[in-house]
Amino acid sequence: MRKQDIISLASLTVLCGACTPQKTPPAKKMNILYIMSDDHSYQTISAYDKRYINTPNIDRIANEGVRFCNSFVGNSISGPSRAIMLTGKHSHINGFRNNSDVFDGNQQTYPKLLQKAGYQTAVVGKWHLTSEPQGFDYWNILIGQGVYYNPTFINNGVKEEHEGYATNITTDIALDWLDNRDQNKPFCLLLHHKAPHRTWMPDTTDLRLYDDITYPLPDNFYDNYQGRQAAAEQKMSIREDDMNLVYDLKMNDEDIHTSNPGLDNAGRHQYDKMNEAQRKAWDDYYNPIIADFKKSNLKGEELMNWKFQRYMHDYLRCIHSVDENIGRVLEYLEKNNLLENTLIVYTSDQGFYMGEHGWFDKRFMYEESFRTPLVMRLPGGKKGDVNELVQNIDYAPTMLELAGVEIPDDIQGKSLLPLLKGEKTQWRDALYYHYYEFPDEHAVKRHYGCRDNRYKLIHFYDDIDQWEFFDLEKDPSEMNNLINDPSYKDEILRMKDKLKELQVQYNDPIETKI
Ligand code: SGN
Ligand code: CA
Repeated sequence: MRKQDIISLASLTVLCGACTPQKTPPAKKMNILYIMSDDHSYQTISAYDKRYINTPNIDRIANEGVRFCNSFVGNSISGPSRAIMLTGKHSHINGFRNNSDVFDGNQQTYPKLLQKAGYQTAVVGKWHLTSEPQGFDYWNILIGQGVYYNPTFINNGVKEEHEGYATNITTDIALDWLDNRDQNKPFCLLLHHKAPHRTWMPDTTDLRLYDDITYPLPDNFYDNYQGRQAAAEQKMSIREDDMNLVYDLKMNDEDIHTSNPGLDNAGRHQYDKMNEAQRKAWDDYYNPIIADFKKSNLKGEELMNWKFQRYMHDYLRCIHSVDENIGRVLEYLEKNNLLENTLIVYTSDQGFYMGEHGWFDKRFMYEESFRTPLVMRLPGGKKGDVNELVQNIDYAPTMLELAGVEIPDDIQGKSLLPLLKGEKTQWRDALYYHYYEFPDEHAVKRHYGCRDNRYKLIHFYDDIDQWEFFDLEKDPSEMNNLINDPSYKDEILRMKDKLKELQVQYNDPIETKI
């Protein structure tokens, strides 16, 4: 058992340094506000990367707290990532490997343990674990992936229709809950946005944002996947029909449908859900783009570049709305004097490709999707960058330690609290990853692997048997698979040993396949 100290406000604020022990107020538990978006790439948060968008509110959390520069997930896809976050355990242990699984809600989760310790717990927005949430005093969740316009929520078991844009509504519900909570108890609120998940539908108020900006294509947009079979065989390419003109890029037009027979307009249900005013705003914006697109008859690289620009515009508009709504939440906390006793977290369920390797989507253990943004603001805690290798298995133990709850032995992650407080601590030197969703949408092969501060080893298995090895210092974009390069022989052997060691440590019984 790792006995944890109770982290009280008193121990974290400078003010109390002057207090005599008798005058120290009774320990008051820190509140937790965990905000998570769906598919938000670190490339599109200005605290991480200034090339694409300004996100002042997410940046504020980073600037007044900590920016994790090496933050990763254990399985880069929504449901599995959420299950890892709740349990502090890798997918093979918590049992939720693929989006089609059903989460065993009877198992131990950190909200359950916080609830037992006297916290009020709530989850609002995307849930995506199929079984009903357990361990929450209040839950008000989207159905499955949810929709952007006029979404239906399930409020503690009861369906409720809402009019408006999902990111605003999710925030409204969360603020409403905060406002009506029991003020005598600490809270743990999980605020989960649907945005910016495919099909990247912006709020009507944001449709014209960034219209005059042309985004540079990533250097490896035209990657030929040489030496990387699994990368060559995926179906998540902007360059191919995987990114669909009608469905993804909103070119909803008879002629375009007819000339692209493979493209059905499955996104139509989201359009059909709009009210008259929303649809008018939508048509007013997209119809002229459709007309221009038809006139210009783009082909080859011109067409690929056009698709990339359309994708970026819609995706970034969704991010703008997420950031504005985080601003609303921060303003609420400030007005209600909650900034000084609340841990604020912003993260995503995984990273995302913004055209790197020619892709959208996630799933691969390559950097853009293995990483996830993570910023945390702990009152009285460290300000600045944390460079340790952290992973979403670490969130549950962090929340437990912060709340003064014992971290159960079976949790696989490590509490980030010492890092948040700027304390010196023994840390891990490598991360483990395992992705399972094949065969499925986007055709990303099953794989597992490990990464340390410099190298990455991946094994794609199941219907193929391919190893990849990258020197991230020399090749940060992971274009050169060095698995057969004799000059890396020793490093490859060392990383294979590391991988075995992690598979034993995390009890992932796959070593027979190595
Ligand atoms: C949907 C998307 C996919 C996406 C998965 C998983 N297709 O199926 O593009 O990879 O979700 O995303 S869509 O046509 O329904 O938009 S996840 O973030 O929920 O795991
Ligand atoms: Ca996701």
